[in-house]
Amino acid sequence: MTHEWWKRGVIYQIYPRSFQDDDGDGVGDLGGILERLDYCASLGVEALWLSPVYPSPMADFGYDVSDYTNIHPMFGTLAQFDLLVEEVKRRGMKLILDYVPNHTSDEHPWFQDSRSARTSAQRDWYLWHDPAADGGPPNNWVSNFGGSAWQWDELTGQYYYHAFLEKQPDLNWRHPQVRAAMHDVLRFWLDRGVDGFRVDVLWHLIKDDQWRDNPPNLGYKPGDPPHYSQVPLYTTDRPEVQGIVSELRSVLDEFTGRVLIGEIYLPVERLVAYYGANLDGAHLPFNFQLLQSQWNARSIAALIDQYEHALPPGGWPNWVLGNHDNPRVAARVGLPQARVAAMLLLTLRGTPTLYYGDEIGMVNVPIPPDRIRDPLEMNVPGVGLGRDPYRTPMQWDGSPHAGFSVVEPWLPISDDCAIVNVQAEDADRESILSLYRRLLHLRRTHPALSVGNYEPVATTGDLLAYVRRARGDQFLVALNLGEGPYALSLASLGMAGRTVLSTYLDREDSVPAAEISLRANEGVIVALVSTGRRRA
Ligand code: TEU
Repeated sequence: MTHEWWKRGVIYQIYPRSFQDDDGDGVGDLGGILERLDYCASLGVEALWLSPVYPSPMADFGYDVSDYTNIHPMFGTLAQFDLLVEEVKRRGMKLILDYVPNHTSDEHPWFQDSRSARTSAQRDWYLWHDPAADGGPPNNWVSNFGGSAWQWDELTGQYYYHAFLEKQPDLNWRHPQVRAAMHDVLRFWLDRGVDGFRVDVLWHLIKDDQWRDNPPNLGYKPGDPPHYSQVPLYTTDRPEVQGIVSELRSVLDEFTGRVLIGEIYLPVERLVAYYGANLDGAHLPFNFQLLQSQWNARSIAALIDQYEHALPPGGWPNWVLGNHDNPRVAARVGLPQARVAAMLLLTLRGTPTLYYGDEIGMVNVPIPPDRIRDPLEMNVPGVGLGRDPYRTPMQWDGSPHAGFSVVEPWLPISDDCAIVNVQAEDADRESILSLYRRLLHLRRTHPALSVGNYEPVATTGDLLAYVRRARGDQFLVALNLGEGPYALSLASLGMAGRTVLSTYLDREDSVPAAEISLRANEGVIVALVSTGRRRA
């Protein structure tokens, strides 16, 4: 059986502002990514996903697009982008772009026209509404970035809706011309050889056409993100969004071998709807459960189980351990468990997404007040919502700016960069980078670990275990999420096997064992030689 590349391989997320600065302005760029392609290829990842590189005023660091079919001069040129596509392919990898359909920048020509007059040609491309009877906003909808989601526009005397910043007005996806224009954006990049898209806030695209108030969220606590104050009943995950998703999918299906990935923060039972009623939706609705779960064996075993059961027949799973909106995994679970998390990510059934820097154990970097850049931190200060700490420059070596730039970068570099960097970790056989390399290699050479069957193993306490099988190749993955040792009897599971990889990188058995003593925070991959549990 052959599997599509996006089922087999690992997706590596690059935050272009922070990967490599080639032109010496302290901000990463396409030239920098080109310089570091050999590194990406050496990891053995299948695809690179770039966060937005389009022209943008950068109010939300590129998630406020002012031209969908060009490259921001700060990042480079279209010609350089074409070269990037070519060079990525030459190394046997794929390229995935970020697609931001929910909102544009207020500096996009479409919005400039829309706000110019009530009678303008593109007026209805955005969500305009008269004030409420008291002159205030039309309803109670709040922005994810704080305050009302409605912005008063003096010139034409109406409010417009923005789920994020007021500089990010939401597009009206009910408008056929908006859909057509945005479909053409996809075709523009697909024609240039892009292999797929990660679609920003896919579950947001359609809002209630009766503009009903959202109910309050009674569980809201101070310090939670602002939009948690409401249940987003009328602003997100509306039934009509499914039609929009399948139209996007149809555009991708005009081409061969492309992938549609949806950014969707929803509970699992709602998330899986985005595969589409007939698997005609997103190929991979991002599964963010590992970002949100308590880090213990029982919670994780339960969420894997729940997810595996919720998937529609034929729906392919995926797992995300980090991204540019969430605290670094090494900071969330600690360095020893970050190694266990790496083994988990790369051995679960489904496509893994790996966030740049997690492979070297980068942590959240404290940001001094005068260096804060994230608009979320500026709007809702002091409660720890700011995302700058997990967007800091990649640490390549121990030189003054970590090999990222020749000047002071746009965000500070971590204090740990003399030790936590690619060069130092490549020289250390027991580093987390060495672990990632070994895991990625093992995964590529054994289809059981990528596309194989998944069978949970019943365990208790701090142990999480499962078996992956394909064509007689079979592995037990046993992860100790605890601080104490764990004696694992393979014999009692009807198994025997040889440890081929430990998160400690210091053991490899030559003969099969019936017993494995896991140390604190140790994960192992065991090549099974026989099993009493084999299914027919
Ligand atoms: O994020 C969507 C999203 O849900 C965020 O609001 C997230 O909850 C927030 O960053 C707190 O973690 C996407 C992008 O990934 C994010 O970077 C953008 O700021 C946002 O959309 C608006 O485009």
